Order: sequence, then C-alpha cells, then structure tokens
Amino acid sequence: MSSGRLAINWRRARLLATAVKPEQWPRHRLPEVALAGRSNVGKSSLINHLVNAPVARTSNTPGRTQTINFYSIDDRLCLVDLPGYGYAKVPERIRRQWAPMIETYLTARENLIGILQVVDIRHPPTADDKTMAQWLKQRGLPAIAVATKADKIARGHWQGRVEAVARDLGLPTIAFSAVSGAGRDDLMKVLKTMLLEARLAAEAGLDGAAAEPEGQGAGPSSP
Ligand SMILES: Nc1nc2c(ncn2[C@@H]2O[C@H](COP(=O)(O)OP(=O)(O)OP(=O)(O)O)[C@@H](O)[C@H]2O)c(=O)[nH]1
Ligand SMILES: [Mg+2]
Repeated sequence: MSSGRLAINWRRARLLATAVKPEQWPRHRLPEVALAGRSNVGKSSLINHLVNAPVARTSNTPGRTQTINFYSIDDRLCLVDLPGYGYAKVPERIRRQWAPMIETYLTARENLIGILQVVDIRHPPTADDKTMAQWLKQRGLPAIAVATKADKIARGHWQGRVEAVARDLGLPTIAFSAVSGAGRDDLMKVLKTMLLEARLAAEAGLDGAAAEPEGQGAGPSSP
C-alpha cells in the first residue's frame, strides 16, 4: 500500500462523489479533511486554488455548494467541500436541509481526520462560526481556521486579524488568499501534518481514523 512518496501531487485532483445523504458518501479508505464555513467565504475557491484547477464550482451568490463534494487529491487525501452555513440570504428552507447534512457528515464520517474552518479575514467570526468551532473542539477533531480573502486587506493587517480569529475561535489560524496564493504553503503543511498525525494515531490504535499510506508531514503551523 505504501508508495514511499513524500510529496503530494496536488494537481492530481478529481471529483469522487457528490452526496446529499450518507449512502452517497464514497466507500474508500482515504483520509478526509472537510472545509466548513459560512456561505460565500471561499471554501470551494480554496480547493480550486490548491489543485490549480476549477474542480469545484464557485460563485458570488451565497449557497453555491449545495451538496457534499468529495475531491480526491493524488489518491492520498480527500478534501470535502461542505455547503456553507449561516448566511442570511440563503433561504431558511435550504438552510434547514443543509444543517443535518453537514452535522451527519461531521458526526458520523469515520474517514474524517481534520477540519479547515474557513472565515473571511475581513470580518470577526460570527456566532455561527464560534458555535462550529466549539462543536469541533467537543468532537475532538484536529481543526485549524483559515482566514481567507487576505488579498482584500493590506498585508500589515494580516497578523492582527489572524490573532483575533485565533482568539475568537480558539483555533490555530493561518492567513490565505485564493487570489494571490498567500498562505498556500502553510496550508499544504497543515494538511500534511493532519495526514501524518492521523496515520500515527491509526498505527497506535488510538482510533478508527483512516490511515494515510505514508507521509512525512511538515511540522505544525503556528498561528
Ligand atoms: N478576493 C478574493 N475573492 C475570493 C477569495 N476566495 C473566494 N473568493 C470569491 O468569493 C466568492 C465565493 O467563493 P466560493 O469559493 O464560491 O465560496 P464558498 O465558501 O464555497 O461558498 P458556498 O458554496 O456558497 O458555501 C467568489 O466570488 C470567489 O471568487 C479570495 O481569496 N480572494
Ligand atoms: Mg462552495
């Protein structure tokens, strides 16, 4: 099973499945990292930037991603694009459909090894963001916050905003931009570290987390 490769070919990406119910989740052993965040914050754009291709649909209209979409990266990692939460312009009827979809995935998915909680670097985390971060902590999954759209503010303000997000959500936080590519290397390190930690945990028999075949992730990112 182990290929011995250390590097991940991020460009080798493909859509594996689109799901609205658990029966549609892919049956595989790939470790999954899910992107959670408010609608329109830039979750799908982050995936597209990492893989350097428009695999995920993005839009200026909140509520673009309406299903749970699974993207295989180099057959080693699966990025999971979740519908956004908590955006007032998304009709209540639709939000009511999404909440259980997201919650069921985050609660029940055995392949899940980590979460990227995506927030807009320009705005303080919302009550929904804080609830999500709190819930993730209770669930005990490795999670980090990605403060995206960093290209929209001056670089000199990044550090202060990142520290504020880290404090509000209680998560290690990195700045990112899908437009300029800022933070891309940090993000890749975070994902590799999640893979490595999940693999070590699985080897130690600590939980049922999917084991990554191999990998020498970089050290943990500091906020
Ligand atoms: N300037 C800038 N715009 C961005 C960035 N990331 C995303 N956007 C824009 O923000 C809008 C929303 O991006 P999406 O990636 O569709 O957001 P999403 O979180 O997937 O939204 P939902 O699917 O509705 O939950 C689009 O118009 C993107 O072009 C970024 O880093 N910088
Ligand atoms: Mg989306």
